[in-house]
Amino acid sequence: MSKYHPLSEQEAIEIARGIEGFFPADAALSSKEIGDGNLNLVFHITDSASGKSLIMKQALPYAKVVGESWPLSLDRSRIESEALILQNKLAPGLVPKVYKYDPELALTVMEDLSDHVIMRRGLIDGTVYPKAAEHISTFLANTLFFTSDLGMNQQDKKVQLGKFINPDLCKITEDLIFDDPYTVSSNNNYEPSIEDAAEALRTDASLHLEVAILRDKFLTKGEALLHGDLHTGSIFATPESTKVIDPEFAYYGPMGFDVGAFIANLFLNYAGQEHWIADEAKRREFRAYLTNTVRDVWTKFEAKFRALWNEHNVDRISRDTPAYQDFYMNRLLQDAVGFAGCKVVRRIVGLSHVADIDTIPDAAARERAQRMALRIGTALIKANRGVRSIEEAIDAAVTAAEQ
Ligand code: SR1
Ligand code: MG
Repeated sequence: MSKYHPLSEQEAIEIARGIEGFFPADAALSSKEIGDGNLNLVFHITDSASGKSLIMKQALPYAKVVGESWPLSLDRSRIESEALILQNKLAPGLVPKVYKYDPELALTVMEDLSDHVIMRRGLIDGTVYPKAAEHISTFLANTLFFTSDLGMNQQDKKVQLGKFINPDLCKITEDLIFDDPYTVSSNNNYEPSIEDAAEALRTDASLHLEVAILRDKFLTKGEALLHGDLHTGSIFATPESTKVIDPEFAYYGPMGFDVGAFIANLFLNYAGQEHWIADEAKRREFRAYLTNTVRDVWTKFEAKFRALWNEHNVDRISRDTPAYQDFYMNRLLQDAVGFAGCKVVRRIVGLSHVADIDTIPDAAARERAQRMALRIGTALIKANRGVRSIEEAIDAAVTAAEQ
C-alpha cells in the first residue's frame, strides 16, 4: 500500500527528528504549515534551543488553489528536488540546499531561508535589491547554458531531458498563460471593471498570432532545463543574497521563458507602484530602479552566456560559426520579451494573480495598475519579434505604461 498521505504538523516533526545529525537529540521541535502558494504543503520546523530550522515541502495530488477537481502528479516533487540539486551544482549558493528527498511522501527537506524575504514582498514594500540582477543573471546563464546542447554532450542532454518530462505542470502553463487569457475560460479571473480590456485581448488577431508563435516555442523547443516558474515569488532575497526556490515547473523548454518570467514580474511591480509609493518623485525613482534591473539582468545574462559560449562550448558548429552567436542571442532576447509579455497578461486576467496588484486596497488605483500591466504586456508581446536590444523592449513597455 502506498505510504503517501498529506502530513500533519506533528508527523512533519517526527520526520525531521529522523534526519540524521541535523537537530540535537533532545531538540524540542515545533512545526508550522506555512504554505501560501498554489500547490503544496510547506512545513517550517524549528528548534528554538539550537536555533536550527529546516523546510519540508510536500506535493499534494491536486492543485491546492483549485481543489481536488484539478489532479496533479506527485512526480513534480522528484522533478523539483532533482532540479534543485542540479541547479546547486551549476549555480552554487543560489538555490536552497536539499537535505533529503522522500519519493513515497513526495517530500523534499531543504534549507530554511526565512532570514530572507520573498522578493515580491520586498518590492511591494519598496526594497531595492542591488545584487539581484547579478545573481539572477548568473543563475540563468549557468543553468541554461550548461543544460543546453551548447554546454553539455548532446546525447547526455537527451537522456537528461527524459528525466524532466513534466506534463501536468506544463499543461498548467499552456492553459493559464498561452490560452485562457485570449478566450472565454472558466479559469479566468478578473474584475468586471476591466471587461473591455479583457475583451480586447480576445479579439486582437495580431496579438493572437504572436501568442501562438510563443506557445509553439513553449510546446516544442527543448532548448535547456528551465526553472519554469521564475517569478519574484520564487525568489528569496536580501540586499546581499538571492536564492531561487520552487522549480517544480522545471522541464526542457525555451530559455527565454525563464528570462522573461523575471522581467515580467519586475514590470508587474512597476504597474503595482501606481499605489504602493504615493510620492510621485519616489515612485518615478523606484520605477527607474525596476527598469534598470530589467536592463541589468538582460545585459549581465547576455555577457555571461556569451562568455560561457566562448569558453565552454562543446558544440563544434556553433563554436566555429561566429555569426551564429549574435543570431542566437538576439533570438533569445526576442523570446524573453515575448514570454515576459505573456506572463504579465496572465497575471491580470488569468486564474492566478500577483500581490503587487491584487492587494492594492483602493479599487481605482488597482484598476489603473491592471490596465497599465495589460498595456505593458501586450506591448511586449507585439514588440517581441522586432526587438534588437533590451533598450527597445524597455522603451516599448514604458511608452505603453504611460499611455
Ligand atoms: C494552478 S497553479 C497557478 C500558478 O501558480 C504557479 O506559481 C504558476 O505560476 C502557476 O501558473
Ligand atoms: Mg511556486
